[in-house]
Amino acid sequence: MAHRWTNDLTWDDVTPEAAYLKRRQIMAGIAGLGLATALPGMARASTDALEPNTWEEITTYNNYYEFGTGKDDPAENAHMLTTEGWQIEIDGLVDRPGTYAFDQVMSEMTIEERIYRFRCVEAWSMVIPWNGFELKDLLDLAGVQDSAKYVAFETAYRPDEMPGVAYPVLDWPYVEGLRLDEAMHPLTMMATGIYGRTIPNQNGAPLRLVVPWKYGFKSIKSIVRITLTDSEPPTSWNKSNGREYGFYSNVNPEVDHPRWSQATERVIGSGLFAKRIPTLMFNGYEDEVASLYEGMDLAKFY
Ligand SMILES: Nc1nc2c(c(=O)[nH]1)N[C@H]1C(S)=C(S)[C@@H](COP(=O)(O)O)O[C@H]1N2
Ligand SMILES: [Mo]
Repeated sequence: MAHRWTNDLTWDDVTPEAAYLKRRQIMAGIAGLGLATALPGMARASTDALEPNTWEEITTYNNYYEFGTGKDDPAENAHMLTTEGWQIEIDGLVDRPGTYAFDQVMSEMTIEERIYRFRCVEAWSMVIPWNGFELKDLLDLAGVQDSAKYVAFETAYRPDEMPGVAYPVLDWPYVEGLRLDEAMHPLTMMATGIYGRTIPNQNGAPLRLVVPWKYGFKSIKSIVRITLTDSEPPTSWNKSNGREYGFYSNVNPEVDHPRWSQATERVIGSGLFAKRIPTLMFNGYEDEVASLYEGMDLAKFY
């Protein structure tokens, strides 16, 4: 089988039989495969009347500062990003470090559709029908070593294609991080599509992180590097303002942002009289993820 590694491993060396078998399931198609089918234990939080936002809303109201800080800048400018031939460097504490071709990764992954609540730290929210695969499956390809405790992510840095990086609004490239157990959690996904279509550039093509129980800024876009580490990695928003943005960034209605309450959210697209709803602990995924933070003071580790 042809492969595009830049190291000397072959695809067969890194493909566990399970991944191969799962790949075959894609042939059955993703149509009709809802979260309830894919993740029986998680059906409750994610299927109680989640009305998805429209394609228009999801793809024209964005945060992607590499293309400008306005909500409509990404939709206007992100077409400049070239996603053909995309490669992801996976390095650090892994058995099979190397350059992974996005197309090859996609051919190995089980693509699922998952409708998740999406809550920005600015107190607005959407419901987005993502397509993608579990981050764990990608990390398993690379083989996470026992000493790894965190996962660091990095966005592409392309001054020629990203007009926003000319401005020092953040320390480029955009970086993010998760604790390893958060990264391995079955709710954590790499999104590659929305509404069954290829993910648009403004939403983070060709692949972006989605961690549904965390504020939106953890969902790093257009990922080019994933590094397994033994210490907590830096994150862009924490570096720019550590008092307002912590490493964990779990959605928590009880912990206010220093400049505004996090207790309610405005649902994008709910009409002229913008609907505000109470924000749920862990964005509604409390049953699934609260155990990850047992014994932690969430006001201190915000
Ligand atoms: N590389 C990069 N990733 C990013 C951002 C960014 O500016 N650059 N913004 C974050 C923030 S603050 C949010 S709310 C989400 C927005 O995702 P969406 O535009 O797909 O809704 O992307 C996150 N990922
Ligand atoms: Mo955000």
